[in-house]
Amino acid sequence: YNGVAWYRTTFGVERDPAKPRVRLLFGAVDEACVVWVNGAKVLERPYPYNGDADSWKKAFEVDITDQVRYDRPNFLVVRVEDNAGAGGIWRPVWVQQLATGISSNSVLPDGGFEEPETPWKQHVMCGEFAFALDREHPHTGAVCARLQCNRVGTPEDEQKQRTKAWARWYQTGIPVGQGKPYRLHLWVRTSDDFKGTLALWVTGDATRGTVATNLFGTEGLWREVTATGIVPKGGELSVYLNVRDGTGTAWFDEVELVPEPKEEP
Ligand SMILES: [Ca+2]
Ligand SMILES: [Ca+2]
Repeated sequence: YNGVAWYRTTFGVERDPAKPRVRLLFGAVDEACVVWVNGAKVLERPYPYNGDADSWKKAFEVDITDQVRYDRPNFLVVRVEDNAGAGGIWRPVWVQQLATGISSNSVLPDGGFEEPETPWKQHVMCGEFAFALDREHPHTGAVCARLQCNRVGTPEDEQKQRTKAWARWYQTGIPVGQGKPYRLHLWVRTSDDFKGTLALWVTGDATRGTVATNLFGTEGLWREVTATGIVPKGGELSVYLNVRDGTGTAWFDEVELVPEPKEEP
């Protein structure tokens, strides 16, 4: 189909005080689209999007917190324009409700990368990387952290480090209560051409030493990662947001290290 198609539907959202932010996720729209929620235009996505000729098959998301209503149905309208081959909304569309910002009991300083003098440090083990504080694509607030691998390292590097690319944002010496359980929670996103591994580590656990969560990529969408039951051996923990094994870009935001609630006896 070539030309313009209009899609219209309604959806309900139940108010959740713990998750006041609402967004729409589109699995893929072929090709250009404009999205309205309750009459307000929330997105214009031309084709090719940002020069990407493959954007017709890529996922994307849009925040609709300011447009959504809880007391009655929400009206969603999508205008799709297609100029070659098949076209239209061809993958599912979801409504997602999210918590906002960083929990007030997080012990990690500047988990949102918002502070001018951020305590986050940068380190490259091997490969060519670019670090940046990204103001264009924050998950919340005005800034998130970006780490881009442009080139993998040499075979010698690989032998030494047991990976061909490795760099990280990190913080060490975060004061915590010894023997009390903590939980790491953060949002991560990778570019769709990401070929590496996201390795999210908390070191200093009494039994496991390092608690690691690995991801191979998020296909361009923000994803939530949680690691639970981290029990500090001493009075400190360290957090490492590693990009390893390959090229591509990763973004991090809203990194929290929070005491886990005590289990009821
Ligand atoms: Ca098409
Ligand atoms: Ca932020």
